[in-house]
Amino acid sequence: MSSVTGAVKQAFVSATQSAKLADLQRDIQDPTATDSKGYTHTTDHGVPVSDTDNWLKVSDGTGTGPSLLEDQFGREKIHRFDHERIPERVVHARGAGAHGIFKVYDDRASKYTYAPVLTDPSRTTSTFVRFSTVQGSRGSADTVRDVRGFAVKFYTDEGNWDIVGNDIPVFFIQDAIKFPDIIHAVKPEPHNEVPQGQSAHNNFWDFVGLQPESAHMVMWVMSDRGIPRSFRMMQGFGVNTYTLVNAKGERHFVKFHWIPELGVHSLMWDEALKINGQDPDFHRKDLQEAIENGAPPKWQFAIQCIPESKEHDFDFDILDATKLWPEELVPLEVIGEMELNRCVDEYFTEVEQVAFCTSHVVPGIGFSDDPLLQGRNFSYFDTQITRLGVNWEELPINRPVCPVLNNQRDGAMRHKITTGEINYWPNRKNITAPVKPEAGGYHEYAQKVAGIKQRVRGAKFQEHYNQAQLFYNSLRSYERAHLISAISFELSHCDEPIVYESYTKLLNNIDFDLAKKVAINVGGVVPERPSRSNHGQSSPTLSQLYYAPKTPTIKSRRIAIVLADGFNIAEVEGVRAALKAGGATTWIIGPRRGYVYPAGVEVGSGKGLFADHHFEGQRSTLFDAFIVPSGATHAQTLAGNGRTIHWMREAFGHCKAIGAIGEGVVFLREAAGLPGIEYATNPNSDVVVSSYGVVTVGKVDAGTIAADVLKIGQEK
Ligand code: HDE
Repeated sequence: MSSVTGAVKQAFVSATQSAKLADLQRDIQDPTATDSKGYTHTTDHGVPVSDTDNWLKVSDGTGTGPSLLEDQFGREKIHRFDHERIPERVVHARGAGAHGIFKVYDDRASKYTYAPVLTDPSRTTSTFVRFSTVQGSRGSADTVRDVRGFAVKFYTDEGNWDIVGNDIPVFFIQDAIKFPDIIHAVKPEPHNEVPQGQSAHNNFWDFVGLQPESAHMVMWVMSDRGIPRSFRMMQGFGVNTYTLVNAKGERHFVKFHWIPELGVHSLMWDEALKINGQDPDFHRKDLQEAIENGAPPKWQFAIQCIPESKEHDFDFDILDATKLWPEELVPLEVIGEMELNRCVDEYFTEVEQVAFCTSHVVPGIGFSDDPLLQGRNFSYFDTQITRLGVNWEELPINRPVCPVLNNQRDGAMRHKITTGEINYWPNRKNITAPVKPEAGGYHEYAQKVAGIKQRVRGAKFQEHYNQAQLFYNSLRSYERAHLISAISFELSHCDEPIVYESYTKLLNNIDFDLAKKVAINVGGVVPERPSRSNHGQSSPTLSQLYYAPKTPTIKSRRIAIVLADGFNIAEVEGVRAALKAGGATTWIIGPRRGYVYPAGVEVGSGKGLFADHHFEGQRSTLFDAFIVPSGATHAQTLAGNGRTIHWMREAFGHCKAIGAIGEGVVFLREAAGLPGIEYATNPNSDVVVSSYGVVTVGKVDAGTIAADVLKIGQEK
């Protein structure tokens, strides 16, 4: 038995890119492999089974008699099945996960922390990320309007570190003791369990109307941030204020940020609503598809730091989770990046059993007195015991890649066998000894605390509207229009006048125009004058457009090529190659799943292009952009089909890029009849006309049009 100090030393040599994956290999089972005796099907206690289809019965051979309780095989199968489910998470029940790696660029963060995971550029730390929605249950849809969870587990050599964050930088409440109230209010109502995956109901808006500290977060969730295009296109925020301590013992307050390589993009509300029905697993599948197609999602990792001495220099309290730290006051320092490069092998044992705790930090990282964080540190640990049992940290996905050794053993479902007679400290053999801070043991920062014990909130915690206004002021005009529609949609679903009237009154504290427009839409109280002046401040960093990649990219975007028999194959091949080179995936949508035949090839000859889906098999909402090639009979077929016409109109309505060539343009112009568009009308001209995202050309060298389509969705 090695001492803990020895074990910690050993940990330093175990770091490799695949530290966690190597660790998981110990438990990965391959069901295609037989054991040395050739057994392929056994009971849970390892006995080979010859018949798993018929319960042991009494029968005279002519009919079926009673089933026997003595059938241990039948009983085991049914009993195991009866106990397959564990409690779903009380919030964030629906999620998707992936494995990744994290690296820092250099040691610049060492001025703030001595944590090697944040300062040692030679390290590659394994990570596991779980994205989630908050309100809905495990089987709810992905594209609901909601906050998204962004929980990251770093398997560091000094133990696991979890940043359990969201895609929105602030939270609804300031003090953890209000968490059960906000969650009860937003979850389905207790009398009828309605609604699912929605905050559009009386209880939620009643609560937030009476709890104005939530106003800032409500603005974020009702903005386009509440309906992301993809998990891969969301920012992530640690939200709470943590602390970093450097080698000199100096402490900084810190906020953690994730910035997506692909920019921040959202769906449109109409799209989101439709996708909920058309493909409720849209985000889950998107994550998997991107990783499997070689477009691993990436985020930069950034920190905002405030020295301890400046804690009180701001007009908001830096420990109040309903406030962000404006980047103009506290700049972001980008120090590293994370890539998610591997899908899970099994959903339950990885995504369902992964368990995060805000209290899991490593040496060099600590907490602050943020009253929300303090409560979270208690809650997460507690909830894992209910969900997974006391030995949850031994589960494969949760166990650290460094050695774990202490004097706590036993408990339900203990996985390890720890040798020796010692399970206490101090002991005569000096084993399981605590590690001194100088040797790597976790060190609590010595913080002076004095005061009167009381239930109270700080003075600066009383102001609730300045940053809600800052956020609203910072949105582009179309982002504001979306936000107004979203709040109007939600309040329209509240049928108690006191609820929607109160909330429209509250909105007048944020912005007069916003309050007026929403009140008119939903039958609320239309204000005559602002109840509070607008400070007029704004920050470009709060509009999601700020995070658009410097060079527009189509990487990992889904592009549908819509065609029928008689299409121009040279164009399709050229466009496909160009789009593929840009990192997009292309999908052929035709009249049937099977071969679709280009002009000049006999229909039915088997020498066509294989369509991935037929027109009815998918919807335009599931793609980012569309190409319609030329071809006379092909265009006529599309023009005679209501579904293909709907595809184009709907895509145009969702501001998606559409490219068309030759007769494809005629189809768009005459059959789909997209309004207000300028088209290329000369079939012999190669001049590209670009109008409201519709890119048309009479004739083209294969591939040229693709360059224009590459501008997809920069603002989406
Ligand atoms: Fe959570 N939250 N939370 N939360 N939270 C949980 O822990 C809680 C809060 C967040 O993918 C639960 O394992 C309290 C803020 C994510 O497994 C539970 C308070 C933020 C996840 C819990 C908060 C979050 C959770 C339920 C107020 C953003 C999913 C299951 C003090 C920074 C993690 C679980 C995963 C999950 C409690 C507020 C994010 C009950 C008491 C703020 C991403 O412990």
